[in-house]
This record gives sequence, structure tokens and C-alpha cells, in this order.
Amino acid sequence: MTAEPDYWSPAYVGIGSNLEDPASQVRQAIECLDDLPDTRRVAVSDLYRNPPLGPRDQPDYVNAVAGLLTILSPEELLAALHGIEERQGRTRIKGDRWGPRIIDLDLLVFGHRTIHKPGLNLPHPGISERNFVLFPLCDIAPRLTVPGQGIVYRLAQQLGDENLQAINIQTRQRA
Ligand code: A4P
Ligand code: MG
Repeated sequence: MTAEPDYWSPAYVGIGSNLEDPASQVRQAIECLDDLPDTRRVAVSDLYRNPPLGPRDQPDYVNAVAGLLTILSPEELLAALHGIEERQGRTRIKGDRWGPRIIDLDLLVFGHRTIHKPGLNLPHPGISERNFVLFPLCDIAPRLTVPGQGIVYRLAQQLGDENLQAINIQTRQRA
């Protein structure tokens, strides 16, 4: 009997926090990504402090991006990301879109997949308008094509790095 081969897909996860020591929340989420089943973290960006997009009456955010290889499906990976958010204490307040949060994990890109269905949009909409996503992504995958949006380093150049402050230098490749 031959076993089914495992198909590993590259996936990129956006990480954001603006509550309860955001930088350590982001680092904690990165550690949780390391423990996901059937998944390997292969890269992580620097961490960037930046002002909120959306309502301004909330603290600054810390954002980063992690690069994974996974044999999970996009739906399974997103469910696993929601599990990490819950374990870190995120509660969703209905109607509070873009409000402050302990941790937010967005599935940005999953291979070449384009998906639009309730609960899952891929690529995550708005990547090309957010420098707090594009510059971390540029740290680890500058030549990545975001399906339907463009090549990461070009999109980052177009947007500029205004208001982004790198707050540490990470080892980008996993030891
Ligand atoms: N969902 C659909 N597709 C995806 C996907 N690819 N990844 C659904 C993650 N979630 C996806 O998400 C709302 C719903 O989107 C979920 O049911 C999920 O199944 P959420 O995390 O509950 O709410 P949200 O994060 O407030 O909404 P949204 O639209 O994801 O907002 P964003 O895009 O995450 O923006 N400013 C700075 N500086 N830094 C930030 O990180 N983040 C936001 C939130 C606003 N301002 C910010 C930042
Ligand atoms: Mg989100």
C-alpha cells in the first residue's frame, strides 16, 4: 500500500496586537505557531510598532509576519489560528470592527489560492494598502506574489514605510 504524499503549502500569517504588552503578545503568538500540528514555521519578520489603522482612540500596534509550511488546508489553518487567539485571551466584541485586540492572526496568503467564502477570504483583503503587513512580509518574502495584488517588494515601495518603527531584530530563519 502506498501512502498519500503530503503536500506542503507555503502560508503567511499576519500578527498584530495593541493590548497588554503588544510585543510580548506577538512573540507569544509566534511561539504558538511553532507548536501547530503538521506545520513548520520557517521564517519570522522583525516586529514593527505603528499607529492604528481605523479608529485612532486606541494604543499603537505591534505587527509582524510569520512564514509557514503546512499540510493543513486553509480552513484548518485558520481554525488553528483562531484557537491561538482564544488561548491568548482574545474576545471578539460584536460590532467592534478594528477595535483594540490582545492578538489578531490573519491568514494573509496561502500558496496561490484565491478563496472567497463566508469566514475565509484569500489573499486577506487590503494587504496592498497596509505597510504594517507589507514591510514585515518584505523582510521574509520580498518576491512573493500576492495573488491579484502584486509582488510584495513593489507594493511595499509604492506604500512607503511612514510611521513604521522596527523594534527588534529577529533571527528570520528558524534555528
Ligand atoms: N476572515 C476571513 N478571511 C480571513 C483571513 N484570510 N484571515 C474572517 C483571518 N480571518 C479571516 O476577523 C473577522 C472575520 O474575518 C473572522 O470571522 C474570520 O473568519 P476578526 O479577526 O474577528 O476581526 P478583525 O481582525 O477586526 O477584522 P478584519 O477584517 O480581519 O480586520 P483586520 O484586517 O485584521 O484589521 N492597525 C494597525 N496598525 N495594525 C493592525 O494589525 N488591525 C486591524 C484589524 C485594524 N487596524 C490595525 C490593525
Ligand atoms: Mg483580523
